[in-house]
Formats: sequence, C-alpha cells, structure tokens
Amino acid sequence: MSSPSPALTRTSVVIVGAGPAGLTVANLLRGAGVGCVVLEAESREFIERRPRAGFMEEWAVRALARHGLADRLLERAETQAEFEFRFGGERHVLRTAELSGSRHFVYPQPLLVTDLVAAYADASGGDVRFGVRDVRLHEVDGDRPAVTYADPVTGVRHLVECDFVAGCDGARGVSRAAIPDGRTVLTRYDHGVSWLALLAEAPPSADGVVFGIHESGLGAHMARSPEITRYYLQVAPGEQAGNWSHARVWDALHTRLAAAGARPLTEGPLAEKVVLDMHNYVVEPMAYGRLYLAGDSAHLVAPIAAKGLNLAINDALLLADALLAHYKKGDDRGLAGYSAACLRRVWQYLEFSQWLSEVLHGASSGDRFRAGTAAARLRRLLGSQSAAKAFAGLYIGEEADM
Ligand code: RFL
Repeated sequence: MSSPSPALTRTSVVIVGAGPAGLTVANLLRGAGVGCVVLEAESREFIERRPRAGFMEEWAVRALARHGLADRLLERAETQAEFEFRFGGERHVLRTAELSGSRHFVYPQPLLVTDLVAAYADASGGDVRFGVRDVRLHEVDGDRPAVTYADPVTGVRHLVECDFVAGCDGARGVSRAAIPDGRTVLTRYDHGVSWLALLAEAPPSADGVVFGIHESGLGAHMARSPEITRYYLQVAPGEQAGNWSHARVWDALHTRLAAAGARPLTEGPLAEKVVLDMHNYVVEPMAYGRLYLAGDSAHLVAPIAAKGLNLAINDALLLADALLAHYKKGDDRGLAGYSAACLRRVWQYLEFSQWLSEVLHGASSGDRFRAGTAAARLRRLLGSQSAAKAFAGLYIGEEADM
C-alpha cells in the first residue's frame, strides 16, 4: 500500500543493488565524500552467503586494492597460475601466469560482498537499506530522478531524490526495465547448452581450472577453497537438476575429467546443484538519461570463462570515476563515454566466451564440423606459443579494452 506522503531522503546517487557492482560504486563514492544510498532487495545475511563467482582477474583485484578494498582478499585468496584441458585421456597444461604475467585470484563472491559491505556500511557508516520491497525508478530522463521503495516491515513507501541512479541490480532487477522500449537495444546469444553447477564439500583435486572435453559433454573443476570445489557438468538444455543423483554426478565427473597422471577426484556431498542455461545478453547503450546500468543488469556473460564479476567491477570503477569527475570537476565526459568504455571490454569478453564455448562443447555437439574446428583450435592453442600467449592474455583479461 502506498502512503500518501512518502518518507523523503535526498542524496546524490541512488545505487540499486548491493552486489559487487553496486557496492564498489558505493565505496568509491563514499570514500570521495559523494553522498549515496544503496537499496538492496535481500537481507545482509543473504547476500553475504549467496554462492556464485570465485575467479577474479588480477587487474580487478589490483584496482580494488588501490582503493583499499582488497586487504582481506589479498591476505586470504589463493592465486592460480595454470589452466588445464583434458581430452583423449591426456592432460594439457597451459601456464597462464607465465604466458600473461598475471594470475587469477580465487576468492568466493560471498566473501568479496561481505568485505565490500563491511567497508561501506561498518567502516565508513554508509547508508544501505536491506530488504527493500517494490523498488521503482522515476523520471530518470529528467533533471531530478527519484527512486521509491516500500519498507519491508511497515510497508511505508520511501522516496529518495537524487541526481543519478546507478542500476546495479543484476540480471533480474528493475533498473533495466525503467528504460522505455526503443531507447536501448538488447542483444541475446544462446550457446545452446546448459551446465549443471555443483558445489562439492570436498577439497580441490587439481591445482588450477580443469576443463575435461569429452564426447558425452564437458566436465569442469574449479577450486573455491581448501574445503569447497566447484564442478560443472554439461547437460542437455532444459535438463532438471533432480535427474542428477549424487552417484550419477560423480560417475560423469570421473569419466569426463579422466586423464593419465591426473590426481583422482575427491568426492564429497553436493551443497549446490542447479542447472544454468549458457546464454548472454548485452544492453546498448548502458545508460538512459540519468540512469547508468552496471554489471549483470547491463550484460550477462555465461560463466564459461568466469568473466561476469570482473566485468561488474570494471563497470563500477568506470562509473564511479565518471561520477566523481562530474561532482569534483564538473567534467561530464566520463559519463558521456561511460557506456562505450564499458562495452569495449564487454564485447571482448563475450567474444572470448563464445570462442572458448566452441572449444569446450564442439566435441559433444554431434556436429562433425564443430567438432573438427574445436579440435583444430585446441591443436593450435597447445602447439603454438603465440596462440597460447594470446589465449592467456584474454583468459586473464589483460588488454581487453580494445
Ligand atoms: P549481482 O551480484 O546479481 O547483484 C545484484 C544485487 O541487486 C539485488 N537486487 C535488487 N535490489 C534492489 N531492488 C531490486 N529490485 C533488486 N533486484 C535485485 C540483488 O539481490 C543483488 O544483491 O550483480 P552484479 O553486482 O552486477 O555482479 C555480477 C556477478 O554477480 C556475476 O556476474 C557473477 O557472479 C558471474 N559469475 C562469475 N563471474 C566471474 O567473474 N568469475 C566467476 O568465477 C564466476 N562464476 C558466476 C560464476 C555466476 C554464476 N551464476 C550463479 C550465474 C558462477 C556461477 C554459478
């Protein structure tokens, strides 16, 4: 129920969503003394536990560290220096750190979110409102936008007036929908496969990421912590997670990740078992009026190459820079160029994901042409130092702003 005169707040920037994108923008604005309010639909406990990403690229970690937001990450995260394909019963290791000069940091997303909330809300007293209901954006194409929401306990509607709205509310948020039809173009691409995403309560069974390419489908292994390992199994589109019993999952993982000289997989209970459709979308431009989209609200990248969180951080850094230039120097060039600057990296990462998807899924596609070209890509990658170097640079996200 709407209240006749909503409780009113005035701030500079309303940030919708307390994921990695929203919290990074919030910390950077607050650190520079620009007022903001973060509105988050879930509770703090929930977002600090929601399992998702784990791989962060070194440039993203270094950028957070420059703003004092990566102390715990640098203290606790493992780094990974190599990457492994398994097929035809053999292991093929690519030393990505040696080839690119950079590493992946393995830091579960809930820990990153916990750190960013603590830095913003606890250490610097930032305003974040959890559990808000029915968030709506108003007049984002005018000079005085506002965001309203209902208090989760009383139902009272609140109105927050602002100069800008940062739409950081992920793939299922409301910000993107505030842009009228025809003002942005949403492009979709479906890889035509699904992955069963698994979190096993078991220590990792290899040092780096392992992709097992097999004609029955892909199997993948990614370390998360000394106690938890993420596994993926390619499954038929539309498959139900319930069709995959504990025994069936481990059977398939053993088959698809088998290779001479590989450490045997350590099995464990499966704490998460969800089917993800491997699809992508991009919204262009990522801005409308005084609304700027950042992270998954603007682009979804299937987790094939572990890119989404890194893109969310890239957007957030660019958006915070652009907003700070506006407030501190009256310079709006960053805001005007925000979308184009983000999209350069977004399209590079989408292209890399599509390339990698073909390599990973070609063998099981049932299509001789795709299987043949995927095998050719693998031979080139493993047989040519320059191809391996280019791959490592894209995999770790260096020089991806082209
Ligand atoms: P998030 O993290 O979805 O945060 C959005 C926040 O907005 C809130 N929200 C709302 N708040 C207010 N009002 C509303 N109406 C709202 N609607 C939603 C939500 O509750 C949430 O708190 O988006 P953000 O910040 O853009 O971050 C994006 C990343 O979360 C995402 O790209 C990654 O998790 C993708 N991803 C990976 N990325 C990597 O870079 N490396 C990885 O290793 C990696 N692994 C993964 C992944 C995603 C996965 N899933 C679940 C699709 C592994 C998996 C399984």
